[in-house]
Amino acid sequence: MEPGSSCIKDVEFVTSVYSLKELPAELPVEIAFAGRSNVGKSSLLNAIFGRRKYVKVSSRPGFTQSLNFFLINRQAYFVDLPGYGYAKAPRKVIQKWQKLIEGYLEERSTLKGVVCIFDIRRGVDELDMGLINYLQSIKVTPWVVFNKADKLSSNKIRANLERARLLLLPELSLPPFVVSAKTKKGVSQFLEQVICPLLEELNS
Ligand SMILES: Nc1nc2c(ncn2[C@@H]2O[C@H](COP(=O)(O)OP(=O)(O)O)[C@@H](O)[C@H]2O)c(=O)[nH]1
Ligand SMILES: [Mg+2]
Repeated sequence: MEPGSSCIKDVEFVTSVYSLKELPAELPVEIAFAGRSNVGKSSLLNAIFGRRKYVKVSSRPGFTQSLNFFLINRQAYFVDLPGYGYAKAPRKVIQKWQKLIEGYLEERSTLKGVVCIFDIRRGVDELDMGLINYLQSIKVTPWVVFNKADKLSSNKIRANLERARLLLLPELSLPPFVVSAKTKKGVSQFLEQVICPLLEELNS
């Protein structure tokens, strides 16, 4: 996918937020991105933005605790949420994240949904299901995107997707997407089906 070929024409980093009182004023559309650390959330955001290095891709997971706000087409926000599931993060740090993220998700009235990014090789585990169930309990739409499809054969992808579907299907409004942030495969389908309709609504 070429830069600018999608409905995302303009991207501007706005701010990193470390506490709820720093949240920027709401815009009519906001979409958040969540995932376990190292799942490729930053890489996928870069693929969506059509840029190589807009969001920092880490070779080693760090304990970033901020919500990062990107202004899209000068009229919507994409929010990069802190990665979850660090085995080594101190309990204090985890509690602080949880307060920040839950406070944000529960208060943000213009939030259209959360893109939940999982690794197709691992499928979904209890922690991931906890995220989906939590979002549904607070009436926020989860969209599931399995990343790193380039790492598996199509047979293996089908098998893992089938297994994940059994867990997820009763819960989801849209079937899961399978993408590779590396090869960009599947990214434009996800944009066309989830992201672009929300952005285009703003101009109609
Ligand atoms: N093979 C492959 N590697 C990926 C893909 N997406 C991300 N990665 C790699 O996975 C690592 C973590 O990526 P990053 O975007 O920083 O993950 P984040 O911690 O979720 O933001 C990096 O080494 C990326 O290059 C993908 O689709 N395929
Ligand atoms: Mg990242």
